[in-house]
Amino acid sequence: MKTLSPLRLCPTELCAGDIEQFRQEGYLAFRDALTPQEVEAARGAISELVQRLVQSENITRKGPFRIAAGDDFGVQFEAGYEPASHAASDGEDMAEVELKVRKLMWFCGQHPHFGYLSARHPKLRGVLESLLGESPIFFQDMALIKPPHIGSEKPWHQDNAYFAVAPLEAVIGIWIALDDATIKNGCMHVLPGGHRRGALKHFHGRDCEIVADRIEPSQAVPVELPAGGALFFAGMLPHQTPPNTSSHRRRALQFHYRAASSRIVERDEYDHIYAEADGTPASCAAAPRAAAPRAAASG
Ligand SMILES: O=C(O)CCC(=O)C(=O)O
Repeated sequence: MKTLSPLRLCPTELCAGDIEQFRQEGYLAFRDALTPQEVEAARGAISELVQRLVQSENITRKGPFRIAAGDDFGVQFEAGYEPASHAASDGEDMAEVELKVRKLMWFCGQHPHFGYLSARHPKLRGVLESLLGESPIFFQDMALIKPPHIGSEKPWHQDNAYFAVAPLEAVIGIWIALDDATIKNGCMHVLPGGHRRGALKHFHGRDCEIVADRIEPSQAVPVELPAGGALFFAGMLPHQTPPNTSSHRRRALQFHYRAASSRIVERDEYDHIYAEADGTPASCAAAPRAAAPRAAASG
């Protein structure tokens, strides 16, 4: 397996060499994008939101997500788990409930710390603006929480398979480690340069995933990050995370942005843009599509 270069301190803007590296490899990883205090505040905010949602008396469902009516954010648990209603008041320990959460979505507007991180954080925003060369539009937020032992795999995919943004290069994701992310607890794995191969065919297997013969996993680079580190990656970069086989959890935030000059397109147009070389649409038919701010669920 290939290895990641030593991590540099996250800057507030990139030099031309960094931008060229991103153009070639499709990603850049840094340490200390967030301070330990910012990491701690994010962990606390996740706990608050999970508690609020689990204790809400008025829950609706959207696909795999439980949504607190009126709040509009969702939580997905690892397969097979369902919290007791009003878990904490029924004696179920909230810390235990949190250890079953797979994902939170649409939550950034629910807590001022996430509003700050996703929109105004000097390092995250600075690097993003350097890469896009213009203002970002924030359009998707997820907290990806791989619980110890049961945290499930996210198979190989390109995030653009879930989106509807043109041009394809206008999408950038930021993945922020809130715990040390290691191979054992399910860190990100990327295929350097894979974004330059264009759209790769996806199908709905365990999840929306790239057809196996399009991927060479031996070329993957595991992006192990200390808590507070961040991975900036192109919307076309193939990536995956393995299951968490460790006794340590792996919490992360993932934000997606598109360049201000990009546009949201209808499905027909997107199928034409996000297509393999022979013109076949490459998105997984079952993938929900993200468009405007507050987008659909990837993964
Ligand atoms: O953090 C993870 O486990 C996977 C994140 C990811 O690639 C996604 O949901 O698009």
